[in-house]
Amino acid sequence: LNVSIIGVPTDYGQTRRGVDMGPSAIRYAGVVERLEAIGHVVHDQGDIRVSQKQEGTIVDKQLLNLEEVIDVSTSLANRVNEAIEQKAFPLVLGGDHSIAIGTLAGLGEHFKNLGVIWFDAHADLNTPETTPSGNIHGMPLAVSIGLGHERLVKIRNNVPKIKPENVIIIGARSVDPGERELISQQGIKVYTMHEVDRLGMTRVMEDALAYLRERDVDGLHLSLDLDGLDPLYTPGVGTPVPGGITYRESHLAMEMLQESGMLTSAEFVEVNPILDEKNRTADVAVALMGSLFGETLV
Ligand code: DIR
Ligand code: MN
Ligand code: MN
Ligand code: MN
Repeated sequence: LNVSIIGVPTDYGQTRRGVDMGPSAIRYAGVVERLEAIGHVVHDQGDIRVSQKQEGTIVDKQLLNLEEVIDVSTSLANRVNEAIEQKAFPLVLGGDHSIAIGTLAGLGEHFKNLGVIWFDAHADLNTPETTPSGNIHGMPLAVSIGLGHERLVKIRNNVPKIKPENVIIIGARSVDPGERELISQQGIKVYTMHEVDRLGMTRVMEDALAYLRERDVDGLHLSLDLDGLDPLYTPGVGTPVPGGITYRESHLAMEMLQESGMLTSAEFVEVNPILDEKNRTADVAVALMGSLFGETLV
C-alpha cells in the first residue's frame, strides 16, 4: 500500500490538555518504521496546522471551541481528499475524536456508500441539544450522518458524509440518553461490550463485515478511539471507561479487518501522552496498526 500519514495535533474537541501531542507520541512509538517493515510505502505528510485558540469568540457551552474545530476539520478534510486523489491510503493520527468530522468529510466526497467501523467506549452521537459536556469529540458520528451544528455538518458541502445504516459501533459501554435514542431512530448497528462478551470478538467481526458486504459498501473506514480498549492496556486517554476490549480482542479485530481486504482508510485517536504511563497507549496504537496493515507472526 501507499500509506499517507496525516497528523492532527488538536485538543479542541474536549477539555483535557495533552491529546494534541498524540501524533508525536505515535510517531515516537515507531509508526513509520512499523509499516515500512511490512513492505508498505509510507509518506508521512507531517501535521496539519492547528492555530492557537482565538480569543474573543463567542463561547457556546453546547459547542466548545466551535470555531477552532471547524478550522481543523476543514484543513483535515482537504488533506484527506488530496490523499485519496493521489490513490493513497489515508492514516490519520489524532488528536481527539472531533477530527473524525474532517476525516469523514474528506472521505465522503469520494465514497458514496462508505462503511464505517467505530471502535469506541462511547457512541459519539451527541448533538448540541443532547450533549452533557459541550465537548465536540462526543459528536463526530452525529455530525457525519448530518445531525448537529450546520457549519460542522456542511464542511466540504457534502451532506451527509455517511449513511447511518453503514455504521457499526464496537465496544460501547458509556452511552448517553440522547445517543441511545439516535441509535434506535437511525438504525445504527452497535455491538456493546455485552455482545463482545457474549458472542466473542470473532463472531462480532464476522457479523460486522458480512453486514457491510451485504450493504455493498464501496470503501471501509476504521475510526479507532483508544478508549475502546480497557484502560488496563490504554491508560493514556481522556475519558477511560472500565470493562473494555482486551489487547488480544483488539488485535484480532485488526487482523480480521486486514483479512477482509475491505479497508480503505483509518484513524487512531485520543492518545494523550500526558495522562499515559511511558507512552504505553501510543505503543498499543502502533502495535494495532501493525496487525491492521498486515504484520504476520510466521
Ligand atoms: C460523552 C463522552 N458522551 C460526551 N464522550 C466521549 O461528552 O459527549 N467520547 N468521551 O469519546
Ligand atoms: Mn476530490
Ligand atoms: Mn470517541
Ligand atoms: Mn471514546
